[in-house]
Amino acid sequence: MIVKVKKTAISLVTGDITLQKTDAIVNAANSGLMGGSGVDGAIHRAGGPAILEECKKIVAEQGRLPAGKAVITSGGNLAARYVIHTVGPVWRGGNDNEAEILASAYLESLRLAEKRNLTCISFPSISTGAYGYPLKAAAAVAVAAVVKFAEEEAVSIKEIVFVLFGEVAYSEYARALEKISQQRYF
Ligand code: AR6
Repeated sequence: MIVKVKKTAISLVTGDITLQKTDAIVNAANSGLMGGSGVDGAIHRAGGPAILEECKKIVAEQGRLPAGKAVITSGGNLAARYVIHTVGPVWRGGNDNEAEILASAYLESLRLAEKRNLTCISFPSISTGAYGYPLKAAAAVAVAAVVKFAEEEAVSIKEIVFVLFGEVAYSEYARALEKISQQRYF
């Protein structure tokens, strides 16, 4: 599924984000930036040790990465040139600023990509695995954040891809994207 918002194409695919050939892929990391399970583990395994070395340097220089923020490293052995590491919120029931922090994780990642003049970027479904954010609610926040960015801030970014791990996630993101396209006139 593809929706065009101004000059940016927002698309949904199913698959493994480590195989994406976009300029950057986004990692759903944790504040320590030392790797982990899920998409984080997959990215470090496929990208090799260079990514972890850069992450260690970043943490040594600026400390742990707060939720909602993002940093960038090279892509190591990946097809993508860069990995943007962001930290989503841990789901605590929905009254702990989870939606704002999740939207910020997407927006801060996109702003970093813009700073490097990148044209295409891939996102996983941040926070919906180990961090327990309900998929439907996360999809609505993720899609709204990306659409808002495309409408208001995108200059170099021409393509934003959500790489969903399975049909269930794909359907939720498709529903969210359809809903927002019907509500707005791009
Ligand atoms: N490609 C695309 N999506 C994937 C892949 C993949 N290769 N592997 C998993 N997913 P999670 P979180 C999906 O747990 O919830 C880590 O340990 C997965 O199905 O990776 O933000 C970090 O170090 C789910 O929909 O990230 C943190 O400690 C989505 O990616 C913590 O988990 C996110 O699941 C972050 O938790």
